Amino acid sequence: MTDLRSTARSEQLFADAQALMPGGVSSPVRAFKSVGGTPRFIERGEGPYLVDVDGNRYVDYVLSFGPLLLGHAPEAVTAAIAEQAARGSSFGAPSPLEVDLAETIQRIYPSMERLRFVNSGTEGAMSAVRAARGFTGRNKVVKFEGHYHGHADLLLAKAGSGVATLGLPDSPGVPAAVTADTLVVPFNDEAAIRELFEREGEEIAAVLVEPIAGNMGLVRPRDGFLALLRELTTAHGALLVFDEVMVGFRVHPGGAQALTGVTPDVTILGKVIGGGLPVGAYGGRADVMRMMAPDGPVYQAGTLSGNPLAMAAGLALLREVEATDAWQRAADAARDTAHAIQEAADAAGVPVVSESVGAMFGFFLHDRSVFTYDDVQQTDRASFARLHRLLLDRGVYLPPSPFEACFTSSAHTPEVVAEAADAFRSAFAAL
Ligand code: HOZ
Repeated sequence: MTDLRSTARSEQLFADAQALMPGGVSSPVRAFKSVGGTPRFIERGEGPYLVDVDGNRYVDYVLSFGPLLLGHAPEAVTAAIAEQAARGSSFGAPSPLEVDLAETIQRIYPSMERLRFVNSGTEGAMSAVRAARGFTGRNKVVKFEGHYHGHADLLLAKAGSGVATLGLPDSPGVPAAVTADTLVVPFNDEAAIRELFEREGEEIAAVLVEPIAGNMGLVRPRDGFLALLRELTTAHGALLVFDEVMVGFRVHPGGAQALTGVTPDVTILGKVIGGGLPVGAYGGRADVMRMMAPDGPVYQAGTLSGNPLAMAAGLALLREVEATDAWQRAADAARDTAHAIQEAADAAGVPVVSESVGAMFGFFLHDRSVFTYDDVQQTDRASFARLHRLLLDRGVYLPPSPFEACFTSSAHTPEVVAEAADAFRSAFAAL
């Protein structure tokens, strides 16, 4: 187990940061509000580890919320970024890297017949909705409780991730009129979605779903739920949109659609296709994507979209994932970590349900499986907060919220997982 030293420098930086930025952070979950304690200010990442400014080292199960499938600073990705930086960092013009990356993504995600690069998952989601509305000529959009599709106004309704972490009501600053066409139903509730389509099916442009939810912890769809969404959307002329920002290339090398066999009309991808640099994409059926300017009338644009540094990093990462057993090693680490958590909790008599899906895992302090956002609210969040602090003290860095999923990389070797397993045993025993 890691022998942790002081956190004095993180504490000082956090105090300084709070005088400069809301909550002292650039994104709310990082402020550690729901788990308490001081956010660690990170000096560097090394393979499976984060190293903070006080020199403490942590096994990292956040991995920038997903993209770092090869761990921190892998040679292939850093070399690609450095080479591209020497050739220029932004052109505001097309580059061959975009064609290469689009081809690579399409090979892995054949349903993305046409795609467009944007700068984040948030942009991907708002653009996908615009495309769906433009294509169908309808306004209503369905989302699920606890699912998070970024912070675009119309999708901030019963959202997961930071909104759930902070227990916020639907956000002030979002006019009610903007979410008036956003219909929210419980995830995994067949009766509710059937009833909604019976009532309003002909007005629905799209159903947005995290096919395996990753922003309210890790929550699987019930058997047949995604197939039902496919059936209902097809029958009513609505589009099915998979938000694979968290699960893309993670739950399966071909994403959730390859894992589940359900093919959406449109897919949203996020940071993973930038190898950790800021990037996103949306894409799908050619007839839908032909609506987008300049082919069609639906406008969406961005100077940094298709940014060459992000394209180069994403290509390097995806090539490595395609050409090696990196995904499998990351998936083995996720499986073994989920088992280690379950064993440690069982040994300590703490009720836990822990599971992995491909190279992601999640656990809830709860005595039964979790299927809905209401179920997540019933889990023991106070104990999660204590556990989070105990694990930090023992050199393991988990997402600072029970409403986030956990991630592994090919750098999480069996030795690294064994190191974390020691910490889990000790932390659960101390809980
Ligand atoms: N919404 C992000 C993942 N679910 C967290 C963003 C962050 O704080 O970095």
